[in-house]
Amino acid sequence: MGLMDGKRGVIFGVANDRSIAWGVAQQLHEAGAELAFTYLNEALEKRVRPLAGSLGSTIILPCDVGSDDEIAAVFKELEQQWGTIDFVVHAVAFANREDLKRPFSQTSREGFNLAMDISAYSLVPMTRYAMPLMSAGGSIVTMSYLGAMLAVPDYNVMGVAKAALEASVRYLAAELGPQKIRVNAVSAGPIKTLAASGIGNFKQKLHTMEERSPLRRTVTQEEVGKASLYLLSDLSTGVTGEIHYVDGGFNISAL
Ligand code: NAD
Ligand code: 0WE
Repeated sequence: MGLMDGKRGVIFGVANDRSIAWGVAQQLHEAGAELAFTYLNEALEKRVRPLAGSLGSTIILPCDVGSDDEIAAVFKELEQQWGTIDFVVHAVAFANREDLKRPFSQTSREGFNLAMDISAYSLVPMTRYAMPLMSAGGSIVTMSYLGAMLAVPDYNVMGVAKAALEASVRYLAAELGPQKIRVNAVSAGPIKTLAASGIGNFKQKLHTMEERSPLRRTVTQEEVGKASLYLLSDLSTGVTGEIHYVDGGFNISAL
C-alpha cells in the first residue's frame, strides 16, 4: 500500500538521471503514483523516454514552457488520456549563462525577461491549465533556491526570478485553496545537476555548504524527492503557500 496509490500527475523538468525532477519521479513511483513526463527538445527526448519507460510511464510529451500553447497541449492530452490529475511537478529554470557570471547591474532587458518567463511565469499557465483537471483537489510543487531570499553571489537574475516564483506560489495558493488545490515550493541546497554544471565555481558552492550547513553536507536528489513526495501526498493536506527548505539547515545558519 503506497502513499500515492491511485494518484496521477505530470513532471516537467527531467533532463537526465541527475535531474532533481528525476529524484522526485522515483519517489512518486515508489509510493505508487502513475506519472506523465514532458521534455524540452528532441535531444532530451532521447534521455527522458527510457527513464520514463523504466517507471512504467507511457505518456511522454514535448513542452517548451515558454509557450502557453505547448503547456495547454500537455494538459489537453492528459485530459483525454486520464480525465483528471492529482499533482504537477514544476522543476524548470533557465537564464542566459552570461547573466550568471556578469555583474547583476549588467543584465539585459531580454535576459531578465527570459529568466522570468521560463523560471517564474511558466508556473502560472501550468497551474491555470492544470486546475480544470484537478476537480477533486490537487497539489502543485515547484523548485526554488535560497537566492530568492538572499543575494547569493552570481545567482543574479535567477535570484530575482526565484523571488517572483516564490511570491507566485503564495498568490496561487491563496487563490486555489478554496478548490483544495495546494501550491508549495521546495527550496533545495546546491546539487550537481546539468543546470548546475553550467555554473562556474559550482564546486565552491557545494564546498561552502559542506563546511557551513548545520548537517555539514550537501543534500541529494533523493532528499528533495522525499520532501516533494510529502508535499504532493495527503500527508500535507494542511500545508499550502509554503517554501519548504531542504538544504541541511544552511538557510538558518549565519556562519
Ligand atoms: P536540470 O538541468 O536537470 O533541470 C532543469 C530542467 O529545466 C531541464 O530538464 C531543462 O530541460 C528544463 N528547461 C529549461 N528550459 C526549459 C523550457 N524553456 N521549457 C521546458 N523545460 C525547460 O537541473 P536541476 O538542477 O534539476 O533543476 C531543476 C529545478 O531545480 C530548477 O528550477 C532549478 O532552479 C531548481 N534548483 C536547482 C538546484 C541545484 O543546485 N541543482 C538547487 C535549488 C533549486
Ligand atoms: O537554479 C539554479 C540554476 C539554474 C540555471 C542554470 C543554468 C546553467 C546553464 C539556469 N540557467 C542556466 N543557464 C545555462 O546556460 N540553481 C539553484 C543552481 C545554482 O546556480 C547557481 C548557484 C546555484 C546553487 C549560480 C550561481 C550561484 C549559485
